[in-house]
Amino acid sequence: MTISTSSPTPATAADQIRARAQALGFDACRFTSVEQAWPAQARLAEFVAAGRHGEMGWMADTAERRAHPKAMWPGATSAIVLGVNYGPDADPLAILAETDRGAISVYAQGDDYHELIKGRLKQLAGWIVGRFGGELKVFVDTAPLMEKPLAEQAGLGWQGKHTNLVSREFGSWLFLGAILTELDLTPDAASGDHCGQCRACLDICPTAAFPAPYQLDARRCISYLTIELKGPIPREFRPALGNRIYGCDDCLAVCPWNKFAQASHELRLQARDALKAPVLADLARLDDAAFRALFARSPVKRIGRERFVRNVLYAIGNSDEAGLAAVAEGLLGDPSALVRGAAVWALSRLIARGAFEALRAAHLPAEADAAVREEWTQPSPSPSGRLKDDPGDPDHIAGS
Ligand code: B12
Ligand code: SF4
Ligand code: SF4
Repeated sequence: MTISTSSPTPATAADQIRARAQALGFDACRFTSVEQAWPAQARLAEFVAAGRHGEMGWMADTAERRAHPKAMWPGATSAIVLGVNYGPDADPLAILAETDRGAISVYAQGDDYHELIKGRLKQLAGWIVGRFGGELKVFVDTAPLMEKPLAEQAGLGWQGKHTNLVSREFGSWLFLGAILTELDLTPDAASGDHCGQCRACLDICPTAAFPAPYQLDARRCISYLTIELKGPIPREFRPALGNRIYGCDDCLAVCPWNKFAQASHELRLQARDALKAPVLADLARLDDAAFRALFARSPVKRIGRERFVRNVLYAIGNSDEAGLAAVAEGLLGDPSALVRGAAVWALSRLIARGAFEALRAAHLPAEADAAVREEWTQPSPSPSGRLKDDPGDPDHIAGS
């Protein structure tokens, strides 16, 4: 392919790229230089040194390259930072009251945004190279590039106290993507921090995952616990999960800047009916094939059936719906130890002590997995905060 490149000024190139990005369906497109040092580098180092990335070992492994766009690619001169609005069309927190149903976070109720954005970034990149030349690289989420500080520097918004990028126009609901390029593009101004005295996101967090404003300990975040963590979720966090079975939107949803947000116009990102308020009992019964069929093209597919059913069982354990005990009991013989262990925990929260002990007597002797054995021997208080004792149990204290 012969590439004929014109020599536009940095400003006209930026204007043309922005117009093209909008035509391709991006809701925001702004520019920043990557030549200067930034505070994100030291903050990432502190985050990793404190172990706040938990099991996301890839963050520590790539920390050096992730620390700055120039470390990622020394040839980069400018960044084109792009946003896609995924604003919900209803209150994302309303589902939390429906305890027999699962809450899937807004970002995962439609098609996988990575696919949508990557496709568009490549289209935009091809157009830029054809028009202006220069090498470039495209990023959405998975590469070692810190997208939020880049977006903040380009003025798409600011990193709020919940650490996500908040936009005056789209609130918390902006997916980010970036293109690093050799082109010298006129940078846009940063927007500055508009959190003020507000701390709504910090106060609502069910697991107290913010050690300080603007800092997240991922190990406590429900998004990390339900999506990234592979083993059993630590017992201390399980009650706080409520019915959140994939990700969490609480800190995003309470942000007052959402008052300016609009529902996404992207058909592919809109919530599928089946994922808006799925029935926990149905989800717990999914086998591998049914899981893959239900979550085809969805980000949820990534965690696989075992981790997903683990989450569903914790939600069942939090439901206070005795009728769901039979569903958990049906999974006590599941081939996955992760699922079996979560089923034991759910039962320990839903059934009376005597019934639990009878099940333990039937299942514990044949249980080979140490973690599942531990679940059998450490029953939990019920969601209403007390052990469900059988009437007549000598340990039972009425009204406790
Ligand atoms: C790792 C990761 C996670 C981890 C860790 C999250 C985190 N906050 O770092 C987990 C699994 C928990 C996660 C969860 C979510 N994620 Co995520 N995640 C990422 C990823 C891959 C890297 C983020 C990163 O670099 N973290 C490292 C730490 C050091 O960064 P940080 O917390 O932002 O730290 C900054 C601040 O703490 C600040 N800071 C620190 N100290 C101080 C002190 C002061 C005074 C100040 C002012 C600032 C400050 O500076 C640091 C550097 O900028 C990005 C994609 C990417 N490649 O960038 C997506 C990304 C951040 N995730 C995204 C989303 C949508 C989510 C969820 C909303 C999904 C959900 N609904 O469940 C939640 C939100 C949870 C939350 N409150 O952050 C979007 C966010 C879009 C946006 N508008 O910001 C991104 C950008 C993906 C994308 N391409 O769109 N995620
Ligand atoms: S996503 Fe949920 S758990 Fe994570 S920091 Fe926000 S409110 Fe807390
Ligand atoms: S909820 Fe308040 S403190 Fe949190 S990001 Fe939004 S404006 Fe900032």
